[in-house]
Amino acid sequence: MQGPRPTEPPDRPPSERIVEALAGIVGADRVLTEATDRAPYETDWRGKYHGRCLAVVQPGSNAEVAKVVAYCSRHGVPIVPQGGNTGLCAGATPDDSGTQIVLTLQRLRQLRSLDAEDGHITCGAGMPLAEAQAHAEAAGMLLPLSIASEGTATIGGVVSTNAGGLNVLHYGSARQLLLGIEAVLPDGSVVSRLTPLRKDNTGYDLTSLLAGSEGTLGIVTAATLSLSPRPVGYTTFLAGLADVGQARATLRAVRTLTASPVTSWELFSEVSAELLVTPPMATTLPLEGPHAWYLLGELSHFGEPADILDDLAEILVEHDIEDVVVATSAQQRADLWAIREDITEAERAAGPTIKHDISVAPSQIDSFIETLLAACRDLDDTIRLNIFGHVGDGNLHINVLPRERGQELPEADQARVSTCIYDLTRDAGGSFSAEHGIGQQKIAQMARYKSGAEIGMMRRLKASLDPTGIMNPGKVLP
Ligand code: 2HG
Ligand code: ZN
Repeated sequence: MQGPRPTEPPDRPPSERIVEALAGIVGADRVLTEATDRAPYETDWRGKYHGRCLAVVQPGSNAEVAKVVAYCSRHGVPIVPQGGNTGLCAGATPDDSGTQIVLTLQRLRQLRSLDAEDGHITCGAGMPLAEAQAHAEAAGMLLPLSIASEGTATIGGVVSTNAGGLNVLHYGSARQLLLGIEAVLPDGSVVSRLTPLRKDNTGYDLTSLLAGSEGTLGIVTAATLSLSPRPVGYTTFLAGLADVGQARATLRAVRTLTASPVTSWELFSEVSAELLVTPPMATTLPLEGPHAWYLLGELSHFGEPADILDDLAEILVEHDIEDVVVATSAQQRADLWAIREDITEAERAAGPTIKHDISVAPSQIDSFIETLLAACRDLDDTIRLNIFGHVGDGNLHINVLPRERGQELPEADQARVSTCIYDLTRDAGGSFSAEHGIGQQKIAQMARYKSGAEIGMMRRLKASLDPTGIMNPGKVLP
């Protein structure tokens, strides 16, 4: 597990000199040093991690990012890159030393190019994902990456964290959609390969390496993402289930029903439903009864919209699924999606929780959940599990809440459940972080569940690209 140690950073100038030098690069009004100006950048979206940085630096171009990084590299100033600050593992939150700078990419939000014929879009790192989706839509195309936080999450952030989301089942995660990248490396040099090529087999895959590296190997300043044809229609439904096995079995059957791909297969539990219907969300679920589980499924149609409703209903009934609502308008489709996308907000409103973001082979999902619930049964009096997620691709969010709103989560129970979830995931050959990354939150799990050989290789890569360890220290690597 040993890898090379970072070399000694150069002598660091006093803080005022650093601030002055950074102001000389980006302009004095783009270096925020007042506590109130820094505050939004120093806390993660969940409000769980709090840091204190020396300054927030807001470069306006790739060239300014490169100059800031070159300066920090020469003078040993650690950098925490930040996009929309919507990450769930605190990968963009500084530590509390007051020595790090937060470098926000938010001003790099230009559309650099869009080609509907070859199917690609190139955007600055700071462009919100929803804005990139809107550009694709205006050109008659689809940027298929879709996450609940897309209004705020940025292109640089989703690429750096290899975000997943609601359509991974068919389109893949950010890394699979990424064709080219522009990044500033820890020495201030710029790697610019904003290529739209779908085939480029010329040695190490640097684009994929930077994706998901969470700013520890460099700062993504722009990205070229693959666009898909826009569906001409969707079949979207919400159904109540008695058990998770029904979600698995129906996915298999529905996939053979039509050439239209199943693009989403999302599950949520009665606990998610309870959070959703409780104020402040106060959502109304458009089904008759309460159910143990809920399934939101979607097929995307590309040719003539196939009339599959009767066949779909037959499959669901064959699997004892009778309480179903199918969207009959774009508005109803949006309403069904809002239910699924509001779960995280509903959970946040209920108070602090412990999040887990695991994946196993989709065929093992139901046995995994059954084993987990049995293993935690004796904690039923103190905790409840908000289980939901992307059941079609095997990714579940298993979030631990106190049994009653406002109660403290007993620490010992918390720790026991987390270990239980992660150990069962490992035993099932799964991953302890499916789509949210590592950040600073999952460092302990990296040490426990990732192989020594893999950590060793990651450390050697890190040391060769960032020998003084200035790029997002304390993140990803144990
Ligand atoms: C989702 O699937 C996100 O909605 C957030 O990945 C998951 O809040 C969570 O734990
Ligand atoms: Zn998710």
